[in-house]
Amino acid sequence: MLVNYEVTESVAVLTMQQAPVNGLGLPLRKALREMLHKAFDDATIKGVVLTGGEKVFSAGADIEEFEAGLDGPNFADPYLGSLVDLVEAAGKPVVAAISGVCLGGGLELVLGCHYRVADSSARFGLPEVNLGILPGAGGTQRLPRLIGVEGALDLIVSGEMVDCERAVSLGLIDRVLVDEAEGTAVKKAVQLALEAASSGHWPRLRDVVIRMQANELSQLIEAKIATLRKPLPAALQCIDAVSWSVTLPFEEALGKEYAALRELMASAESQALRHAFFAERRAGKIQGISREVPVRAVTSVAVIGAGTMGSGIAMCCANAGMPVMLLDTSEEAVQRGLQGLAANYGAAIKRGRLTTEVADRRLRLISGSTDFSRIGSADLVIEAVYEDMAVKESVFRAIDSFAQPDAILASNTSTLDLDAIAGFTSRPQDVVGLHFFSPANLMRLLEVVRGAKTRDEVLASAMQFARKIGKVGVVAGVCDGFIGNRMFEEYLRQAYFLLDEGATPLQVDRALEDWGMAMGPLATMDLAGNDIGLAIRKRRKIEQPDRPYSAIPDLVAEMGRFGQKTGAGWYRYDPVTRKRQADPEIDSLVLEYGARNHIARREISDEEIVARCLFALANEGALILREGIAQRASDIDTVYLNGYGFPAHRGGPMFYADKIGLPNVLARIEGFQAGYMGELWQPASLLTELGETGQSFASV
Ligand code: HSC
Repeated sequence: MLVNYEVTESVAVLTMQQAPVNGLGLPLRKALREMLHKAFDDATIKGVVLTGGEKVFSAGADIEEFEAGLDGPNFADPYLGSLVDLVEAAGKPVVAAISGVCLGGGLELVLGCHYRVADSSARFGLPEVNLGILPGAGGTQRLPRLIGVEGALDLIVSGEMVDCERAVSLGLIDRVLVDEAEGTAVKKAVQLALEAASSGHWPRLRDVVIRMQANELSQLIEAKIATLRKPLPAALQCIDAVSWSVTLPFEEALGKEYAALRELMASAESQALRHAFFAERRAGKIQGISREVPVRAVTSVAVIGAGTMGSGIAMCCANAGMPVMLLDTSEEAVQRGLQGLAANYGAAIKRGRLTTEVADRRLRLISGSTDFSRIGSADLVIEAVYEDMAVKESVFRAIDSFAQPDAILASNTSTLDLDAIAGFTSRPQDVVGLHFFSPANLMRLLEVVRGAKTRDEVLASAMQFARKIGKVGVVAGVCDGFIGNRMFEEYLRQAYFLLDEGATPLQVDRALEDWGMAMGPLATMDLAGNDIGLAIRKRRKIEQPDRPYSAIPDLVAEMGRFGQKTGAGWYRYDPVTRKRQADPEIDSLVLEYGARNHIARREISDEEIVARCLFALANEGALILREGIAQRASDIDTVYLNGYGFPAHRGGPMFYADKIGLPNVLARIEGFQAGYMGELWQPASLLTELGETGQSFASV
């Protein structure tokens, strides 16, 4: 039964029970309609309480149903909007009793109720904009009538969740339970329904008239638009829709909201954002390992290496409430690491992101030591030392001798062979890669690297640890650069060749940034350090002497222009604002290099820049997929969306290639073969096969 029906003191309590999150798919909507009618038609029932039980109210419309398109079950009768209308028009009071998340269509259902009671576990939000749509079941019209236009704009346009306390201050709920002694939210809601029934009056949000001067409304709208960096259609449509709550009659506005929802639903942005949502959740599932595999609990962590990366990892653990020990070989290094951590927390307090109390609590969880025998108490040991095999060897031999028998031993290596590292221990089955991205405390991505001998339970435990510290874990196999950096190298190589041929650094970065990348490739290298790029290329020259690179980035790095940290790289940086500025010195270096090497320069379009860089990503992604380094194409997308500033509304490099159509991508790559450095463009066999048969990466 999807909706449980129970009567308490002449009040019908309807409990949604559609696991896992009471997604309001067609079956649940039908069940709700049936039970609502049952309650309305029963003369002995005085009021109705609508709840989702004690864990979750509802996460909104069933996003899985969206894929069926505009004729799919989401729009079938009863449409969620008409269910909300049914609740609101009831001849008896309907009270929502809310615990846990109450999102999207779930909150819209609650707005149709006459009263709202919540307990302190409740979280509210209209995250539709994150899926490229707008609240389409009356949310854009009822929310401003409840909490005002400004508050509604904030909530709807940001898509953010607010906790119960904030919801009270916004005026979103009528009664809140902070104390268990008061009973459950349902009990309180039953009382409220009885009170309303006996008063014979219960308010309907549709009846509220918002009085606001036109200029006040336009000021609010302009201010909101000004906060959007690169507004997507959904955000702008949300703003428009909220304004209709002031300017249009309720029913007319609902009709427009519905039409806007359908239009957005079919948009490329929404499809990509929905893909990103499911890709992230799919990434958490490990192929070949059942959900039942026992996982090792990680309750304390030791991090070896107190540099920037190690300190950032220690912060991640402390932020998740885990005690963590930061180790290094010298007391000085340990102290530097601890001071860096404290400074980071201090900066977060200053920016208002953290209270002093919370920061202190987290800092108290972190201790420092030079005594490696102390890692014996940790469930997980993470090595984050210098990227050098000899250094890793000595660290892993030490870890092996001190770590407890059940400990998980992890390396943060980004380029070295994890299997070789595992071979330095007597227990390679307990070794896994945990490749954090810098700054580790902020970046969401964590590549969880499965070595040849990594045991299933160790991999599953590492993925659970990723979730525990709020990261998006993606399983990767062992290869140089794993998923993300291996692909990035191809992307970067194209960016550099484009300079050889005629583009300027600013043109390359702008083309990709205008397309949606958070930062262009050259600006990214200025942030990461051009010295690091140089070191990698030097290593490549030894390992693969025939692998061609443009020499321009070497010239830039050899000038000491390492990027932001030296105030200059591909660009000059303002010492105060850190704003980049194109540098004529670099432009002439690029020109001279072309002339010296007799490379004919030509006009390169932004479209070509984007295509070359992105198809280089997708082509390498295809190799990675075929080699089994990534489990699925959507995992590759998740890596790029969470670790490389790939725009969510483009869905990731593999999704983007699928959308363009693999036959078209293949044809384009074949075209590149005729151009500069054309011999480097070897379409991956998987891409060729899929392209020739008209299939997609998603089908693999
Ligand atoms: C919406 O409501 C539109 C409305 O305006 C209505 C418009 C009218 C009708 C529309 C016609 C088009 N649906 O994240 P987790 C699954 S739009 C289906 O791992 P957590 C999820 O896939 C919706 N499935 O857990 C996963 O499944 P798996 C607006 C959903 O505790 C499982 O639940 N709502 C789902 O970390 C657990 O999820 C949102 O955007 C959904 N709505 O987080 C909410 N929500 O186990 C999106 C979750 O098989 N959801 N699932 O992998 C979230 O933000 C998070 O999932 C939660 C839970 C915070 C709910």
